[in-house]
Formats: sequence, C-alpha cells, structure tokens
Amino acid sequence: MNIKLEILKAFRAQPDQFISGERLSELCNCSRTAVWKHIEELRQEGYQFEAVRRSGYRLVSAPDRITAEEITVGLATEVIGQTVRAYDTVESTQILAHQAAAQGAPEGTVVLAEQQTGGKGRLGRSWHSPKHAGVWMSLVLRPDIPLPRAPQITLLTAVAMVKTIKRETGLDADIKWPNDILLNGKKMCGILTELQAESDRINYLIVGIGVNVNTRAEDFPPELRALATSLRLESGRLIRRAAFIQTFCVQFEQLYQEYLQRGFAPIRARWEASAVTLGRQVTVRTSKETLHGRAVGLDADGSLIVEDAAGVRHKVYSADIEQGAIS
Ligand code: BTX
Repeated sequence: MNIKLEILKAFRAQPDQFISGERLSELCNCSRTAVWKHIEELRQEGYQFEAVRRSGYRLVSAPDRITAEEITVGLATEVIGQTVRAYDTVESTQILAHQAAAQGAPEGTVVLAEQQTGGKGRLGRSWHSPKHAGVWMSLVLRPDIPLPRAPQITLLTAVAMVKTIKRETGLDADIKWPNDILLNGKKMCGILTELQAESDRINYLIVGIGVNVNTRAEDFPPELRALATSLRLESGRLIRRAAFIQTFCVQFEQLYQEYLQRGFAPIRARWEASAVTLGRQVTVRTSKETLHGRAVGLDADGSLIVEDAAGVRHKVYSADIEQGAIS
C-alpha cells in the first residue's frame, strides 16, 4: 500500500476536516509513527498541514507539483492516467515512455516531468520545457488499429486538449493542422505522436503533449516570445497543473473510447469545429516540395486536403503549414 497516497485520499475525501492520527493509521493500515513519518515527507514536498493536539491533522494546502499521488487521487478514468511515472528533471518524457512501453507498461500509462532538458518537437526540433511551468507528458497507447490510422490519434489528442482548456479556463482554443493548439494565434501546446510497429501492426503509440500552463513571458526564450503563449498569460490566472492533467485524462479517455467503438467520424467533426486551417490559403512545406493552395478539408484518414490553383487536390500527411487569409 502506498501510504502517502492513502493519506492524501483521506484528506481529499474530507476537505478542510481534521483527521486524527489514529484514524489515519486505521485508514492506511499502518502505525501512527508511520503516519507521522509520511506526513513529514509530504511536508517536505510542499504540502501544508495544521496539527492540533487531540484533533489530529488538517490539509491546508497542496503544492502545484506533479506527482503520481496528485494525478491518481480522485482520477475518474478507467485506463488513462491510472499508471503514472512522475519525474523531476529528464531529457525527454518521450524517451522514458518508449522504454516503459517496450518493457510492457500498460495502456494509459502517463510519463510526466517537471522539466525536460531535451524536450522533442517534430522533425528533430526542440520543445522548450522549463521547470514547474508546464505539463510535459507522454501517454502510452496500444490501440488495435491499422498503422495508416495512427495520425488520427494526434487529431483526437488535439480535440481532447481543446476540451480540457475550455473546462479549465473557459477559453476557446484553435487547432492548426495537424498538431498545434493556439490561443490568440500563438502556440500554447504541441503534440508529437511516435510509434513502434511491425509491418502493419502497431505495438504501441507514444503521444507526447507539451502544454505551456503557467509559463510567464520571460520564461520563453526571446525567439519564442512573439510566437508562444501560455494558459496563464491568456487567462490571467495560475492553473493547478495536476487538476489540468486529470481533466485531460478524462476528456481523452471519453474520446478514445468513442473512437475505438465508432471510428474517426465523430472525432473528425469535433476537430473541424475547432480548426482554424480549413478554408484558408496555405503554404505546405514537406521535405520534397512546397505547395500553395486552399485547405479544403480533412480526409477520413486525418490527412489535410489542399486544392491548388489548378483545382488539383493533394493529400498532405506530414508537413508544416503556413496559414494565410480565409478564401
Ligand atoms: P513542433 O515541431 O510542432 O514544434 C516545435 C517548434 O515550436 C519549435 O521549433 C519552436 O519554434 C516552437 N516551440 C518550442 N518550444 C515551444 C513552447 N514551449 N511553446 C511554444 N512553441 C514552442 C510540437 O513540435 C510537439 C511538441 C511535443 C512536446 C512534448 S512535451 C512531452 C513530450 N516529451 C518530449 O520530448 N516531447 C513531447
């Protein structure tokens, strides 16, 4: 039994109440000395307890820290986020998630870090991941879908993120194909989907999600300041990151179950409702070519359909796009 987890569960079940050491030792099935020791450990982690003789302990405040306990206590999902590996400083949660998945980590495992020193973006780019400021998370999935459908999971993740942002801040975020989440035209979240497959079978998918949550303007390097934003900058308030992650796990699980049961169509409709790419003039840059045209829709497999000036339609799978005016 994880005693710290049980202690936190007990306080969450009775917010603002005193719980005696004796009651805690019963709930956690351990000695009162062990309770005291674990409360001291929680204090070291930034939890504040009031201790009153004869009444016991009361949880006064919890730190905005991402720990396995903070994510799993009260998490209303069946699979997503039920296994959590939380670290302080890592190179990239993607690397750790790949290792965990290769060693059999169950579907829904979430790898989190307070800071990444080598956060990865797409196409070898980097992702700025300063300490305590954001959510740097990799999710292990094992969907039974054919390999060509994997990009749909990126789009599903973007929809889950837009819903999470709405619930946690009331803000309406936009999706720029395929994986940028924007607020007021600035990037506040990026999604990187990687996978391990044999022939046409997906062994596992790792969805990397970087969210600028409480990042201040000065936390961004100068070259990103005009391009990037955070939930704090846009909403004007601090967001509890553990609660944000819990909401994301719930939103993701609902959409993922719907996707596995009913396919991509319902996700596609939701994605299109938040997309700012469709109907716009776009410049698409792939490793092979540059294409100018109008983004006319999303194909059933999740690729972007771009119509060029001659009326020829192109399917774009993986690329960066620049968006122009709506036409
Ligand atoms: P991307 O290639 O679409 O975006 C990377 C580009 O975005 C960079 O070249 C830079 O211009 C800009 N950028 C870098 N950091 C930030 C930031 N914090 N906010 C806004 N813009 C930024 C997007 O790749 C996919 C990012 C996934 C990140 C997650 S974090 C958890 C997981 N672990 C890991 O190493 N990567 C993923």
